[in-house]
Amino acid sequence: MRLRDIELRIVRMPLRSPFRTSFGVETEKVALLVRVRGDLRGPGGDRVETGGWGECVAMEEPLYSAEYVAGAVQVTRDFLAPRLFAAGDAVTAERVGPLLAGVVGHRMAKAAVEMAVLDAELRARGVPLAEHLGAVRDRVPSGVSVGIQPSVPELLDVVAGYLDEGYVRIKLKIAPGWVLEPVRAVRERWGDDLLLQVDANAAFTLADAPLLQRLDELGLLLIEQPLAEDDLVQHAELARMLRTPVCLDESVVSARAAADAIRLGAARVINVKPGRVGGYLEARRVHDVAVANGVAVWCGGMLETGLGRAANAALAALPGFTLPGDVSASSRFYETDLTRPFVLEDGHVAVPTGPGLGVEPVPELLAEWTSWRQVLSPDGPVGG
Ligand code: SMG
Ligand code: MG
Repeated sequence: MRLRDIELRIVRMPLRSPFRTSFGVETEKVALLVRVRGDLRGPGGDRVETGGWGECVAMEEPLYSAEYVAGAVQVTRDFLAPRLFAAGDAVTAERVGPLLAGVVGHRMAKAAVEMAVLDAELRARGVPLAEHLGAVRDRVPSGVSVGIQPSVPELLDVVAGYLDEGYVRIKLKIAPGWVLEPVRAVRERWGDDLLLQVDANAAFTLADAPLLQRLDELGLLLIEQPLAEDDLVQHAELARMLRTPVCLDESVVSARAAADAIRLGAARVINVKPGRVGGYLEARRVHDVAVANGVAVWCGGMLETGLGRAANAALAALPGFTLPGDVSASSRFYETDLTRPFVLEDGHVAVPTGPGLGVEPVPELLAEWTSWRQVLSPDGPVGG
């Protein structure tokens, strides 16, 4: 397709409750949205207008990863958009990655642009994203990520609420000082059948191995990203010391990194987040590498609006996603979602069936929550 313009928007959405992890507290969702418009040649040779949406999962501050919203805006405007405009007619979702490969890193920004182009193409062709990616399910089991709570009794109340709603798997955020007591309390209250896992967001070092070994007796599905992002070798060493399978999140920034981690024995499970690996197409390659090596994958979450949530549900419907993902209902984070809400039905979220993402922002909500907007064109920024 040929891109006519790329609209960048920052939206700010209220969260229902603060979300505390080992690296900080989120009280508001701030997301960069990307809207592309352009045209492509239709089956009859005529030009067909199309448009698509992307969502960048970078957070407002560089705490989960090096990327952050303002940086994603800048790199998109100054380095990604000009490369796509310069490609003229030759822009396809498959080519976005190669066209942007000269820009080092900034995977979350690249992923958002690719997602928008992919959505635009699939809408023009009438193909749902799930079908395009190779999905084999029409709904996906839904897990929920539970933030660090002020006390164990409060944690038990929060978990009870999610289980009442029907979530099929609980993930507890852990951090130094919030490990054994909360996890043991949840295990004791709900017994061995509860699918339970923990996520440290890189908060520990190998010196904490004796503490983490004590989790072995709690029958966890996995421990997610215990050590630093760039610490594959030490993850492998830790994995040898634990019975609990080690799952990597932050460390897996590409299919190549996934292959390295598997080869080293640093990951028995992989959390696949499209933004973290540079897009849904690379996410599918991570899935393929994992499946080829007998490694389980599940779909992670970045508190996405309904746009990213729709795409994650599509990805999570691929055959190798054998563990419930952090693809929860919109109501996990939002009183009102930007799109039609994703709801929990019997512990599952339905995979959208419409063309492309199958959802779009509600115009009034988009207008209300947009705090900044800029349209980029082949001639440069328009307004601001
Ligand atoms: O979208 O359900 C969600 C959030 C899941 O815990 C979640 N994400 O490390 O996996 C992770 C975190 C990253 C975001 S924390 C603010
Ligand atoms: Mg994680």
